[in-house]
Amino acid sequence: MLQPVESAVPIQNDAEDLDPLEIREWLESLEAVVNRRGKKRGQFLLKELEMRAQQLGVAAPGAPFSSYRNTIPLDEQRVHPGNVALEDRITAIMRWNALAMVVRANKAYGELGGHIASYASAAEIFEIGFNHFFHGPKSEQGGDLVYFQPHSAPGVYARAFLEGRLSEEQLAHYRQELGGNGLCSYPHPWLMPDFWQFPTGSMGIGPISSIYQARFMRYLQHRGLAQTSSRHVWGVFGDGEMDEPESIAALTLATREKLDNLTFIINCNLQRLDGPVRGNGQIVQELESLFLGAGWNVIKVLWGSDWDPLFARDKQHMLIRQLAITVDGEYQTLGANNGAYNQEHFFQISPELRQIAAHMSAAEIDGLKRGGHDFRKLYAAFSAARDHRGQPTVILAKTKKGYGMGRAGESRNTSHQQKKLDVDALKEFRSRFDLPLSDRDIAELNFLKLESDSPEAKYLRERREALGGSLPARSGASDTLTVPPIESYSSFALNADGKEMSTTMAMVRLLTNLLRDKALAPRIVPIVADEARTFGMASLFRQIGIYSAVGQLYTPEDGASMLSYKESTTGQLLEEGITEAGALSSWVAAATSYSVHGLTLLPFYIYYSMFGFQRVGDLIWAAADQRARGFLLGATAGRTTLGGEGLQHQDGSSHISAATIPNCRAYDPAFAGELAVIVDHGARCMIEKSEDVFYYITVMNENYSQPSLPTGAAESVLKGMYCFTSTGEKGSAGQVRLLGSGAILREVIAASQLLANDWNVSADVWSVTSFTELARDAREVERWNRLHPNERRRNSYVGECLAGDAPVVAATDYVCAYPDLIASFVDASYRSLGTDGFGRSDNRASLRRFFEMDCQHIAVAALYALAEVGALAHEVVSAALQKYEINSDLVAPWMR
Ligand SMILES: Cc1ncc(C[n+]2csc(CCOP(=O)(O)OP(=O)(O)O)c2C)c(N)n1
Ligand SMILES: [Mg+2]
Repeated sequence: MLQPVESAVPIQNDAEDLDPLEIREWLESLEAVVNRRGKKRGQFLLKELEMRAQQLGVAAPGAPFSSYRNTIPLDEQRVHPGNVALEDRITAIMRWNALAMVVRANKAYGELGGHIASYASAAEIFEIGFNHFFHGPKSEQGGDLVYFQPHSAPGVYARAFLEGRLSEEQLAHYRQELGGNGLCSYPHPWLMPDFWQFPTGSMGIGPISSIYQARFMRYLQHRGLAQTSSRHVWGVFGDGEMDEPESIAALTLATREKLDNLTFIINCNLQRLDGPVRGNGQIVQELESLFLGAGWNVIKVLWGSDWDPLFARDKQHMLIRQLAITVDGEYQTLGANNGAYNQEHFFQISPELRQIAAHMSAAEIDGLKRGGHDFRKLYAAFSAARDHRGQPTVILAKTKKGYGMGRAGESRNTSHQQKKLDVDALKEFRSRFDLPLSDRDIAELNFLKLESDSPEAKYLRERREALGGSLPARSGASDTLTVPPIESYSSFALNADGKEMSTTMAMVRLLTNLLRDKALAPRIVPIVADEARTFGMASLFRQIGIYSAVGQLYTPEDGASMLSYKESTTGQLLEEGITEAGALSSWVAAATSYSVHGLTLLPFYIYYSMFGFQRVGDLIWAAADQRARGFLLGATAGRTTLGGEGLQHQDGSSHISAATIPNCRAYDPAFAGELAVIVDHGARCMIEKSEDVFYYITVMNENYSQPSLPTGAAESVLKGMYCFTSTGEKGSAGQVRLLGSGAILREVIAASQLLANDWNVSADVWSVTSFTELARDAREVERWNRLHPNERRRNSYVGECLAGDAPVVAATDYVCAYPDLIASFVDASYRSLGTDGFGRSDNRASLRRFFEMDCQHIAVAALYALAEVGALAHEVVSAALQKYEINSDLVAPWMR
C-alpha cells in the first residue's frame, strides 16, 4: 500500500527536518537566481556552494541519481518534426501484426512460444528509431548499427512486412523455419543472413557487443582503415537484461573511450520474465546511478507529455516527491489497474496530490502515458543522445510491459509468457488502438496491410528513404585479401629440422612474419587479454603498437627497451586487459568487419585456453551465429602441458565445446609445421575464399624439438591425421596403431619405442591434428551410406587411415570424450587415454603419470588392447605394470 510523503521532507532525503521555513528560503533564493539569471548561473552557484561546503567540512555526498522525472525539461525539449498522429497509426498496426504473428503460431502449434508483451512495451521506442534516427545501409554517412532486443523480433518483422520486405507467408511462418519460408525466433544472422546483423538472443551479449563494436569503429577510424565517424551504434535492451554481468561489464570502457557514437535505450518496463525487476526498489534510479557512476550521459524519459501540466501545478514538489518514493512493485500495480484505481490509490492519497489532479477524470488519469510511450518525449531524448559529444548516452525509457494488452497482460506478472489472447482480449486491443479490423479479421488473426498510396505507407517509405533504406539489413559482401605464399612466412616451422620451440612460440613467429607482409599486415588484428607476455608476444608492443584512442600521455617506464609498452592512436594490437568477454567481443567486431564495414580483416585472439570456451563460450556461440571469420588461439593449452598452474587453469575440455560449433574448425597440432599448414589454410578459407568459418587452434607452452613437416603431409594435416612414424619390426609379437594429439603425441612416440624395445610390439604412430575434423567427415560419410543403402559404400578418411584390425590406442591432453569422437567410426578395437578429472599443480611428467596417459601408461594400454584381442597373454600386461612401476590400486584420477 502506497504511503503519502510528508510535506516537509526534501526530495531524496529521509532525514527529519526541524526547520522547513529555512529550507524554503534556501530553495526560493535558488529559484530566484535561476529565474533571473538562468540555469548556468544556478549550476555555478551550486558548484561554489559545494566547494565552500567542502572547506567547511560539511559536504555530504549527493544522491547518485536525479529526481524521478524526465531529464530533459519541457523548455529544452526539441520538437518532434514528424507526424505524430500517423506514427501512432502505423505503430498500432505493427503492434497488431506482431501480436497476431505470435498468437497465430501458438494457435497452430501450441509449442512454438514467442513474446507479445515485450514489443508491446517497446513499440514506440523502436518506431522513433526507425522513423527518425536509425540510418540504413544506403545512407550517405554510412548505416547505423542497431542491436535489437531479441524477443521484440516480432515487432521488427511486423515493420519489415509493412515496408514490403517480408511476405505475409513469412509472417505466417514465424518460428516455423523448417518449411522453407519461416522467420527465426530471435535475431540470428546464421539463419537470416540478409536480414539480421547481430545475434542478441542470449541476454547480455547485445550490450557488451555493441560497446566493443562502437569502440572498434574508432579503432578502424584511427588506423585509417575505414570511415566510421558518422555511423552510430544503437542498442535497445531490457531492464531485466541489465542484471547480466556482460550487460554492464564494459560501461566504463565506453566512457574511457568517449564513445559518443553509442546510445543505449533501456526499456524500463519494470518487469522481466517472472515478475518485477526491482519490486522493492526503482530500477530506473538504480540504472541511473550505475550509468552516471560509469560516466555516461543519462537521459530519463519517465513521463509522457500529458504529465507536463501536472508537474507545472506541482509547486510544492509533492508529486515529484511521491513519485520518488513509489517503488516499482507499486508502479506495476498502478499500471495493471485502471484510472479509477490510480485516482484512488495515487492521486488521492494526500491533499496536495488530490489538488494537483483535481481537474482530471478517472478516464483522463487512465490515459496518462509513461514517457517511453510518448513519441515527443522519445524524439527529444534520441535527438539529444545523438548530438551529445564526449560521452556515450543511455536513455532510460519508462514503459509498461504488455502496453495495450489490457487485462490479458498489461503490467501483469504473467505478461512475458502471454502467448494466447482470447477473442474478447483481441477486441479490447482493437478498440484500444482503434484498429481497422473486422470481427472476422480478429477471429482469423489476419495481418493488416497498408495500401501503397495510403498516407501511412507513404510516410513509412519516405522516412526510410530519407534515412538510407531499410533496417535491419546484413551484407555478406566485402573485399578479399591475399595470403602470402606459405613458405614466405613459415619455412622456419615447415623445415624446423629438430629446432626446439613451443607451438606458442611458433604461432607468435607466424603472426610476426605475417605482420611483415605489406598488403596483409594492416588487416591483421591481434588481440590479447593481458597475457601477451605469457605468450612471448611482448615484442609486438613496440613492433605494431598498442591501440589507444588518446595515444600515450605518459613516458613509459620501459621506453628505451625493445619491448617497450608503446601505446598509440594508430596502434594495431588490441590489449583489452583482463576481460575475456571484452576481448572476445572485440574479436567478433573484427571477425565480422567484412560484413559490418565491408572490410575484410584477419583477427587473432590469443588467450589462456581454459578461459575461452569455458568462460565465454556463449559469446563464441554468438560469434558463430554472426558468421565470424578469424582465429581463436587457445594458448597454454592442455591439462598436463600447462605444468604448475593447477585445477582452474589447466584446460581439458575446450576441444569438446569447439566440436559442438558447426562452423568452428578446431585443431590440436603437435608440431610447428602442422600449425603453419593449418593457419595458412584457415587464412585462405576465411579471407581469400570468404568462407563463413572460424578456426580454433590450441597452442602449448612446452618447448620441444620440432621435426620438419613430412613431405606431402599437408593435406592430411588438414583432414585431421597423418602417419608420423612406424616403430618396431613387422611380424613382431603384435601390432598396434597409436594416435596422439597435441603435446601428447610425444608421449605416444615414446610409448611406441617402449613397445618396440621392451615388448617386441610394432606400432604405427599417427599425429592427429583434429579429432573433430575426422569425426565430422566420418559422420558425414556414415550418414550418406545410411541414406543410400543400395549404392557403393563410401569410406571416411579415418576409416581409410585406420583400416585393418590392429588395435588402436589414442591419447590426448583433453578428456577422453575428445579422442572418443571417432571411436564409433573405427572398426578395430579402440581405446582412449585422456585427462578426465581435476587438474593439479605439478610438473608435466608427474601430471601425465597422475592422469595415466604418460608413455608407460600408453604402452600398457597398447599391450592390454593386444591381450584383449588374443594377440598376447595378459601376463605381459602385468609384467609391464610392474616394469613401469604403475600402482594398480590407486583411485582413478577423475575420482580424486
Ligand atoms: C542469458 C539468457 N538468460 C535467460 C534468457 C530468457 N529470457 C528471455 S527474455 C527474458 C526476460 C527479459 O526481461 P527484460 O530484459 O526486462 O526484457 P522485457 O521483455 O521486459 O522488455 C528472459 C529471462 C535469455 N534469453 N538469455
Ligand atoms: Mg523488462
